[in-house]
Amino acid sequence: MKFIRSIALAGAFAAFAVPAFAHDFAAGDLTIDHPWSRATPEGARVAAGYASITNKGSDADRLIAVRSDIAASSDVHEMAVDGNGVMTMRPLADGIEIPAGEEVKLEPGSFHIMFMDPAKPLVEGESFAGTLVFEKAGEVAVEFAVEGMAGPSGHSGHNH
Ligand SMILES: [Cu+2]
Repeated sequence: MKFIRSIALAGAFAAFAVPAFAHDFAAGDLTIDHPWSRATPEGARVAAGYASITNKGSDADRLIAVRSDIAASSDVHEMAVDGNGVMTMRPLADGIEIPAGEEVKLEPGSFHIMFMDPAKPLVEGESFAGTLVFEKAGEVAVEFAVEGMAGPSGHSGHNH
């Protein structure tokens, strides 16, 4: 329950923050809305990336890879609660499907991008460049806005 409340709070904060940070990117039938990341403490081993991806086309596409100069490597992850109520995450080898006519949200507690070994801490208010690689739409350059550290990290217990 605590987790659910945290998510609701994060949602409220995100909605409040949108006017200052709203930005979106398009490629073919895809729209990538508001790519964002969360500020990280000194020495963090990972950073997360989020965005809403809408597919206005009639064919499914797939987010298969992500690249950014801030990180040694990047993966596409899914977070879920396992049978014991523990939050776990796993890399998605096949990426994330973006079904035709649907919106897929990468957000805390769900699908996300994981930037491994970021070269320096991410600072709230700054942004960094990244490239989303889709099976059909190809490579899309985006800018991740770094938001505050407050709210659910979504990555406590992360052990990469
Ligand atoms: Cu992860």
